[in-house]
Amino acid sequence: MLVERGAITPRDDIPANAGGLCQKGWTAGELLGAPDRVTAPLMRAHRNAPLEAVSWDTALDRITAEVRRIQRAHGLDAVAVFGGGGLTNEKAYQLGKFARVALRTANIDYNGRFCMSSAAAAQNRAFGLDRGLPVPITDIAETDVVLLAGGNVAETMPPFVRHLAAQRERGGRLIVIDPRETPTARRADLHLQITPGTDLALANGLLHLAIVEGLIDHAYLARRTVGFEAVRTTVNAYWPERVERITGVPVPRMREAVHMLGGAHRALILTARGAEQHATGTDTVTAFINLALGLGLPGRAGSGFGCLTGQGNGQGGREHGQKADQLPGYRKIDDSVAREHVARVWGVAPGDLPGPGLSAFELLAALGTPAGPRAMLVFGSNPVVSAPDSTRVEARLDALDFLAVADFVPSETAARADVVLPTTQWAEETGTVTNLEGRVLLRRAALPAPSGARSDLEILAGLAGRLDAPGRFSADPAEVFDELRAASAGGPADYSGITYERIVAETGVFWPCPGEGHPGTPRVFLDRFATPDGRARLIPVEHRGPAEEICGDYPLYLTTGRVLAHYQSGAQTRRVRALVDAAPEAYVEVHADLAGRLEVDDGAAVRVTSRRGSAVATVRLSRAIRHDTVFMPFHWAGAARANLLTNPALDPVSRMPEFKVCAVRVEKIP
Ligand SMILES: Nc1nc2c(c(=O)[nH]1)N[C@H]1C(S)=C(S)[C@@H](COP(=O)(O)OP(=O)(O)OC[C@H]3O[C@@H](n4cnc5c(=O)[nH]c(N)nc54)[C@H](O)[C@@H]3O)O[C@H]1N2
Ligand SMILES: Nc1nc2c(c(=O)[nH]1)N[C@H]1C(S)=C(S)[C@@H](COP(=O)(O)OP(=O)(O)OC[C@H]3O[C@@H](n4cnc5c(=O)[nH]c(N)nc54)[C@H](O)[C@@H]3O)O[C@H]1N2
Ligand SMILES: [Mo]
Repeated sequence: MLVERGAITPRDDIPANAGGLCQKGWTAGELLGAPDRVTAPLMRAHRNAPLEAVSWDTALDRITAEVRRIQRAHGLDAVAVFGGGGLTNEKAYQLGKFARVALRTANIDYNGRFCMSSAAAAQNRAFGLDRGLPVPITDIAETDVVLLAGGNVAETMPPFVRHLAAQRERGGRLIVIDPRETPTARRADLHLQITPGTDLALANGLLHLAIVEGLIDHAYLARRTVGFEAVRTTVNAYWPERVERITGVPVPRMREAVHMLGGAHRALILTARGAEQHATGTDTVTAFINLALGLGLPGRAGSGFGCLTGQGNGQGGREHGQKADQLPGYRKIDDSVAREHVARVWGVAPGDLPGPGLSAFELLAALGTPAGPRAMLVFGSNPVVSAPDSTRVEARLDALDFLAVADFVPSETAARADVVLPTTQWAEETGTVTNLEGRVLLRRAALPAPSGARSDLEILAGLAGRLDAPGRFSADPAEVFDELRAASAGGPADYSGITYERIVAETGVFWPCPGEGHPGTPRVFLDRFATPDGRARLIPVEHRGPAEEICGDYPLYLTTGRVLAHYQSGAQTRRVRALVDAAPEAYVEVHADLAGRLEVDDGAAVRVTSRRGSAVATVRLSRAIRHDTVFMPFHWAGAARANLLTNPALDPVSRMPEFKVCAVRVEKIP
C-alpha cells in the first residue's frame, strides 16, 4: 500500500483483493488528517471536569497511579482491559501480555467476542482449529457451489466479490441465506429468505434431505470423522415440512439447495455474522459444519467449511491472547503446558499468570458492580455504540472509578474517559495482520505520525515501565513479532517460522508455520484434522430459536448489520465526507406492505422499541426484506443506535450476544 498525502495506491500483488479496495479503503487517508483527530493526551481532573490537553508523562502517570490505587483497594482483577480485532498481531499480543504480566488481571477481552467467537468455538470443537478459510481465497474460482449463510459480502467485503465473479465465470453457483434480498443475495442463483434466528433448523433440514436423497459421502465419514450416527438421529426430526414451518424457506427451495451442494464436485459452505451473532451461534455454525462433513467437503482443495472473518485483523486478533481464555498461538489459558511455555517466554512464573477472565459483554455488565472491575483501559473499540444493550453499557462505564481510552478520534467511548491517549493510525506504524485465509501480511509505516501521537506499543511500553512489569515490553514491532513467534511456537496458530523478511519475499505466509524451513500451510486438514485423533467431530445440535420471540407488544423481528459506506461503530467513517454523503443518517429498512400497515411513509421518523429501550430512525421502504422483519445498521451514535434495542442474551459456549435478532415494535413519531 502506498500512501502519499492521504492518496492511497493499493498493492496489486496480494491475491485476496488484487489491488481492489472498497470506498472505505480508498477514502481512509482522509482520517489521517481528520479535523478533530486527537493529537495530545487528554485528561479530566475529576469526573465532572472537562477533558483537557496534558503531557504524556502526566497522562501515563495518572493511569499508573489509578491502577495502583484501585488494585491495592480492590484486588488485581479490579482493573480490566478491552481490546480490538483491528489491532495488529503485535499489539494484540502485547496487550494480552500487558494484562497478564503488567496488570496481572484476568479481566481482558475484546470486541472479537462480538464478531467471530461463535464460528471460532464451533470450528475448534469440530476441527480442533479455527482458521477463517481452510483454503486460499483464490480456490473459490474453482468451487462449483458456494453456500453463504448470513453474509452480505457485496457490501461488507467488496473485494471478495471478484472471487465469486471468477467462480460464476466457470459456471459455479451461489446460494445465499439471508432474511433480506441484499446486493449479495441478488447475485445468487438461489436465495433462501429465512426467518431470523432459524439457520440451525435449516442446516439440520438440509442435512436431513441430503441423507434422504442419498447425497452423503459415507466413505469420507468413515475415514475422516466421528459422530455421524448421533447427528443422523437428531436430524431425523428435521423433515422438510417442519423446517419450512420454522424457517419460512419453502421445501422445493431446500431441495434445490441440497441437490446443488450434493451434486457438486467442490463445494464451500461459509457462515458470516448473520448466522453467527445469535445466542445459538455456536450450535448454528456446528449445524453447517455437520452438513459440510456429511457431504465430505472439508479437507479438499476448493471445498470445505469457512467463516468470513471481520475487522482489520479479525483473524490474527483472535489468536494471540487478548481473549479472556487465551494465550498466544491460540493456546488455552487453563492448559498447564501452555501456561508453562508462555510464562517462560515472558520471564515469569506460570503460577503468576492469571486464569480466564470475563467475556466481553459479561465484563462490560460487571463494570463498577461490587464484585466487578473498577477501572478499564480500552484499546481499539467503541463499545458505547457497538456493544448490545447500550443504555446498560453506558451506565456501567459511568459507574467506573476510572476509564482510559487509546484512540485517534474522540469516539463516543473516548468522550466518557478520564484519560484519552492519542494513537498513531495504520499508515503511520508498522505491523502484521492475518487475513481471513490465515495469511500473515506486513503493513509498513508510510507516513510520519503527528508529533503528539504514540503507537499502542509505545503506550504499553510506557505503562509497563511505570508499573515495574517484569520482562520486556518493546515498542518496536519487529522485536515484538519475534517474541510473538517464540510464544506461539508449538501452539495451534504457530507463527514461529514466519519472519518479516519471509512475509515480504513470499507475499504473506500462511499459518501454521512451525519453522523457518516450513513452507506455511495454505490448505489445512488435507491429511488430518487438528483433533487428537485427526478426525473431525460431528456434534448433534437442536433448534432453539431466538432468545426473544415476537409477541403482541413487540410484533416484529429486528435484525442489525452493515451498509457499504460505514464501518462498525462509525467512529472512523462518520468522519469521512464522501461516506457521510453516501449514507448520511440512521435508518430502518421496512417492507412496503408492512409500512402500509404501520401507516408510515418512506423518510418518516419512527421510534423502534424493544424490551431494552427505544431508538429513533428514518424509514427506508424496501421490497427486499421479509414482512415480519425490520433491519437497522448499527453505525450511528446517540439516539440512533441500533444497540439501544439489541438483546444481550449470550451463546452458552462462545458468549456471543444475540445482535441479529430481537423483538421490536415500530411507531410513527407524530
Ligand atoms: N461496509 C462494511 N463492511 C464491513 C464492516 C462494516 O462495518 N461495514 N465490518 C467488518 C466486520 S467487523 C465484519 S464482522 C463483517 C461482517 O460481514 P457480514 O456478516 O456480511 O455483515 P452483516 O451486515 O453484519 O450481516 C450479514 C447479513 O446477515 C443477515 N442476517 C441477519 N439476521 C440473519 C439470520 O438470522 N440469518 C441469516 N442467515 N442472515 C441474517 C443480514 O440481513 C445481513 O445482510 O464485515 C466487515 N466488513
Ligand atoms: N447491533 C450490532 N452491533 C454490533 C454488530 C452487529 O452486527 N450488530 N457487530 C459486532 C462486530 S462483528 C464487531 S467487530 C464490533 C465492532 O465494534 P467496535 O470495535 O466498537 O467498532 P469500531 O468502530 O471498529 O471501533 C474501533 C475503535 O478503535 C479505534 N481504533 C482503530 N484502530 C485502532 C488502533 O490500532 N489502536 C487504537 N488504540 N484504536 C484504534 C477506532 O478509531 C474506533 O474508535 O461491533 C459489534 N456490534
Ligand atoms: Mo466483526
